[in-house]
Amino acid sequence: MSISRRTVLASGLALPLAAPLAACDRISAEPTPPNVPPLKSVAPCPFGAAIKAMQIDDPDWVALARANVSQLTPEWEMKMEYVLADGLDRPNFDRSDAIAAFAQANGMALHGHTLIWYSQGKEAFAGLSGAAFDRAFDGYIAALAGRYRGKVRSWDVVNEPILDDGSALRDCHWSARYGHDGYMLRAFEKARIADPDGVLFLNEYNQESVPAKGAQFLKLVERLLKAGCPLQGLGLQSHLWIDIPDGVIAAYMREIAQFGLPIHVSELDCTLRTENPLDLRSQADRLARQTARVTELAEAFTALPPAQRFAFTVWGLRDTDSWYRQGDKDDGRDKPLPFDSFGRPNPMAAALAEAFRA
Ligand code: 9MR
Repeated sequence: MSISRRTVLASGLALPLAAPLAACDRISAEPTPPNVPPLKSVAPCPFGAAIKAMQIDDPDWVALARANVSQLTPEWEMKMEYVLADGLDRPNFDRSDAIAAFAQANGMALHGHTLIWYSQGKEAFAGLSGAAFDRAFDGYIAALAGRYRGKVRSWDVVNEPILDDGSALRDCHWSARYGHDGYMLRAFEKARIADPDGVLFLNEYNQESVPAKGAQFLKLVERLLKAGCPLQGLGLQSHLWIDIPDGVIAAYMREIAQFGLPIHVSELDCTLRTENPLDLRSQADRLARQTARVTELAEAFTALPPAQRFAFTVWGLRDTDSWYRQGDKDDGRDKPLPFDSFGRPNPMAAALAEAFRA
């Protein structure tokens, strides 16, 4: 892709859409939605979705989640950008508490996201150095992971440590103090102490779709394990797009499975947008390609040994819930998620159900 996925993921910039897609989900010419069983009833593991606290007050979202979902990941209100918005001394846990209470009340598991991320905490940690920095780093993990001990099943301890082209690890305020592997080792150790029972994950995007990045991730996992890191699970975000070549995702799943660790497909969505201004493919063609990519991922996941199928999470339920469909980024047409804006199954939901049952 000529605009890097990093740019898209980090900045929230929409992929430029040159050719209008044929239909949006509010147009009556939309084909009849497929009949799809509740996804949690066919998934070979907990079926998860991202949640924002405001969705708890949306009865349509709640009904869709209750029917389909058995696990939740806070989409942003458990991140430093929310928790530390008022500074290190005044952490905000109100919304993550509300999400945890909702999960518990509805018998859903909770996956914590995310303790340490290169893109977060720069402002809150600015001006700290030496022992003060260490106290804040360790204290943050102890406070957040400790607060939800026994309430979360698992944590993304470190998120997105690798550069988009896979050439190296990212430089960030954490690596500047502890070194590239060092900040991860420290984060995992502190998380282990704060929550001895939560399954601790390293989470990354494009490892299943960009071979150089996947290779860098595998090397990193090997190093961390060798260094005695209490890393227990591997998070494949799976922000897919329609032109990922055939076979790449399945081949990577076979490679990463060799560690024998639990695997979490942690943030699945698949945008229909492309960057080519001359791309005149129809909506139907794009949806067929999306189905192929999602099917490949879900089949490869389903083929894992049962103990490695930790969870399968979509990064939102309805298209309009997606980060691709917010504010300026919204083209009104993308269908990156399993349900349309009315909560009716999209082809993606049918593809998931089919692949899980295969
Ligand atoms: O979908 C999330 C969006 O609502 C947030 O504004 C953004 C920044 O916190 O993060 C988005 O989720 C990202 C996730 O936390 C990590 N992987 C990439 C996801 C999509 O950008």
